Formats: sequence, C-alpha cells, structure tokens
Amino acid sequence: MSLRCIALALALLTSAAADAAPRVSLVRVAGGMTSPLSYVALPDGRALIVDQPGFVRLLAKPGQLRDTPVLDLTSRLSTLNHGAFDERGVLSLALHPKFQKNRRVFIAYTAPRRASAPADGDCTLRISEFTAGATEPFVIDPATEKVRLEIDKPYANHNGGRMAFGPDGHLYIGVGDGGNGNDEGKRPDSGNGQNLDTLLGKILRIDVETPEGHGIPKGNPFADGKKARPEIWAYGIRNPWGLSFDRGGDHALYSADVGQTMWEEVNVIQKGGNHGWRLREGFIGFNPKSPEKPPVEIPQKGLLGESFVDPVAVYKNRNGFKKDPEAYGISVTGGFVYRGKALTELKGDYVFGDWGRIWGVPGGTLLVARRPKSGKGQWAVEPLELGTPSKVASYIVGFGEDNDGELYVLTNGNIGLTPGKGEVWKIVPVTP
Ligand SMILES: [Ca+2]
Repeated sequence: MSLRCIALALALLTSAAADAAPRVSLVRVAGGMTSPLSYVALPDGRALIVDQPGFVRLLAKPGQLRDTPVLDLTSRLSTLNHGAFDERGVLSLALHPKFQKNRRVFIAYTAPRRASAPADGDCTLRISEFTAGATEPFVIDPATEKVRLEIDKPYANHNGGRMAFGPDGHLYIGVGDGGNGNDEGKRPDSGNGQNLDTLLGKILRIDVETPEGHGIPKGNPFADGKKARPEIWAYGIRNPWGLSFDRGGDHALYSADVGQTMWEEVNVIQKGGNHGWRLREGFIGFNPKSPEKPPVEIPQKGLLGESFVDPVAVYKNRNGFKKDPEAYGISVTGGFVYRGKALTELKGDYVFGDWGRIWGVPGGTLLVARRPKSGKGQWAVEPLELGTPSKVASYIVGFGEDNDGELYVLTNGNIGLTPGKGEVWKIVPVTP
C-alpha cells in the first residue's frame, strides 16, 4: 500500500469516527425577538416566525426580519407574565397544504378563559384560521379570524398547541395534559392523559374544510364519539412540544413528549395509540405521589385493556438522574426528521433538542436520534456536536424546516418573556 493510500485510508477512518458524533454549525438568520416558537417557510422561500408574546413576523431573507409584524394578536391573548417564565402566548402556526391558492393560515394561542370554562381554570387554548392577504406587503388581517377549536386549560402550563397538516390534508394538534404537575388536574383522579372524555393530554386530528368549527375525519379511531371524544387521534400524552410529519420515508407523525422527572421522549404517534402518560414515563411506571420513586411494577395495560405504544427514543432527565452525563437536560423540544441535502450524515435521523440543562441557566443541547439500521427498535440519542458557535448559549424553544428540508433552531436567551434575546439559527455543515 502506497503512502497516499494509507493517508486516504486514515482519512476515511477519521471521517467514519466523526460520523458517530456529527458536527454542525449554526448561522443566525433572525434575532431581536422574545421567544420564537415557530419557523414556517412560505412557498416563495420567505418565512413566518411566531413570537410567543403575540406576533407573527416575516423573515424576507436571512438577516431581514420585517419590523412591522404580519399579525399582532396581543389583544386576543390571555394575560401573560411578561418578563418571567410563561408557557402561554402564540404557540404555533401551520399553513394549509394549499396555502398558495387559498392563503389559509392556522394559529394556536392561549385566549382568556371562555365563558363556559370552569371558573377555576386558567385560559382557553384556541385554534383559529386566518386568511393572509394576497398582495404585498404580506399581512394577515386579524378580522379574518375563524375559531376552529377551543380547549379549556385548568393551568397555565402544558399547553401543547403545536400543529401540523398531515399528508391526508387534516390538521393534527398536540394538546398538553392541562398542566401543573403529575397530571393531577383540578378534579379528583382526573389524570387527563388516560381520560378519553377530555381533549387534554392528546394528539387530535380534525377536518378544517367545514364552513365553521371543525369536522371529524372519517377514520378517526373514536369517530363515533361513543368511547371517547371523536377528535382524539392518540392519547397518553403529557406535553407534546414539537409535532411534525416526516416529509420523506413513511411520512410518520413525530411528537416529542416533555417528561416529568425521569425520562424525556420522542414518539412516533400511532392512530388510536395509548402512549402511556401518566401510567408510564418513558418505559417505566409513574408514581404521581412521588415522581422520583417510580413503582417497581410497570403497568402493562391501559384502562381499556390496551397495550402501550413505547417511545422510539428516550433520554434521561437531569432532575431524576442528577450528574448523569447522559441526562442531557430537563425538557425535550421536538424537531424534524432531516430530509435536506446539506447534512448528509443526518439523513433520515430525527434532529431535536433539550430546552436547557439547568433551570435558570440558558444553555440547551442539540440532539439527534439515530434511526436504527434495521428499521426496528430504539433510536440512539446523542448530542449533536457543534462547530461554530461551540455551544448553544440559550434555551432551545423550537425547530423549523424550510422548503429544502433544511432545519432551523429557535432559541431564547432569557428563561421567559423578556424581549430581545429570541433568535433563529440555520443548522449548516461545519466548513473545514
Ligand atoms: Ca409516553
């Protein structure tokens, strides 16, 4: 073997080793916001960015965030804790699959508690449709709002409110378990995740082609409404933060599920599936009286006698596994299956992150769940090693995907709704 061949072989070996911990860099494309929760590409390549305190902003091109918001929803939101941690606000935006023709936009936000809601509740999660104007400058007129679905929230946290249109043209919505902790609700024994009479703690599927409100798509697992609310697509969910369809492969629906104390999860959502919460957290049982002490006996069946759908990937939560190097953080932020071209070593893997390693210290972790080569079994979770910058110095609050399948990470340098440190970064290859 010539020296050149040996050098080449060494280079190949090195690149194979580097494969185990892929390196990416981040390029800042927008800043100066508060808490950017959604990045949604328009068909023309521009992007809409949802800023949690009540705005939809237009990113004309990298670095060019238009000053005037596309839509200002501040007057329609429930009261927010400005300057402090708050999970309420504008939570996500999804374009109708035929947006280019019909200009229909769907937005999830927390509205003030509606009149019919229990008096001790906090707010009402509202899914509304708006129509974007067809001329420039691009605007969405708040007067076009059409409410499609409302869900009363007992507490301020665990709203979910992440949405995605499926290949079937229906709108999928992740809804949190109602909030507080341990899925205790405000009524005795009302663990919402397992209760099929509430939309809390569920993944929903609705038909938005009805003149008003919403319809129940044919094929919803409880469409007749006899055993369960007919909007339910899957249940046993705690706080689905990140909901996305794989644009390639089998077009499966992915949802992260924020754990309570021990395990953070990524799920491939199954029609009619019981994803476990609060009977299970990850693969183990859950004890609502003492979450750090899971029961020895792991529940094997839900209340209908059904088996659970296991997560496809999990990692340890630092609250339950203190000082464990594989406890990457305390709250999963869902992302996307990577189907772009630039990051070849991530193709088909699920790129996501953790919000922050320690409460109060900005510093999220980018993660990748590696699709098993056999197509079956657990996906291995590992940190996505960073080139430039060398670490994420902010909380990771969301992810976005552009028309080419390239991904964006959405960050907030503050723990909550303090303006100025909300940024959007494109994930790019490390340039040698
Ligand atoms: Ca689960």
